[in-house]
Amino acid sequence: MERTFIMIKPDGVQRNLIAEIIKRFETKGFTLVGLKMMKVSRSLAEKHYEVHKERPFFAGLVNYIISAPVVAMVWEGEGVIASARKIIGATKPLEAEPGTIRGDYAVTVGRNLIHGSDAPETAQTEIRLWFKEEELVSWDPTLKPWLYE
Ligand code: D4T
Repeated sequence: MERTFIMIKPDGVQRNLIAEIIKRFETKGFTLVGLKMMKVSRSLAEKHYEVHKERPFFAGLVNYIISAPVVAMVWEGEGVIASARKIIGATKPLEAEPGTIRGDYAVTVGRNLIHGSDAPETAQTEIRLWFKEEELVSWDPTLKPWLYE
């Protein structure tokens, strides 16, 4: 089973969208295997967004991520990495389809509510960066036969 790293960013927390966002992954049929609320250190934010460190928006992005708590999660399921990206919607919320999280609740790229890993390699790296092995819970949902053939 695939796993992906999902983070509700500070605006999602401040705007009381935690439950709404979690609900979308839960009702889709994915399994929550890691969950924690945390204030992000500058060094963790910089590491997470390392690929963007030369971009003009990097400093603002890091300051935004450390400005209030986030909710860090790991979700599991078949095809969860690509599917979560679809549930989240396009990076620029005005380009995100209605029905996606960003399409329904966000307006600007600098306050786009949520992060989701974009590929298997980044998912693995990000899960390792944000969670200790013992913080992840492997469990067997009783609904599984009703979700998978
Ligand atoms: P994240 O990584 O937050 O899930 O966003 P995406 O995967 O959808 O998009 P990304 O990596 O291209 O951008 C990372 C992060 O930077 C912010 N950003 C991006 C920004 O503030 N201004 C910009 O012009 C871009 C491209 C938003 C998401």
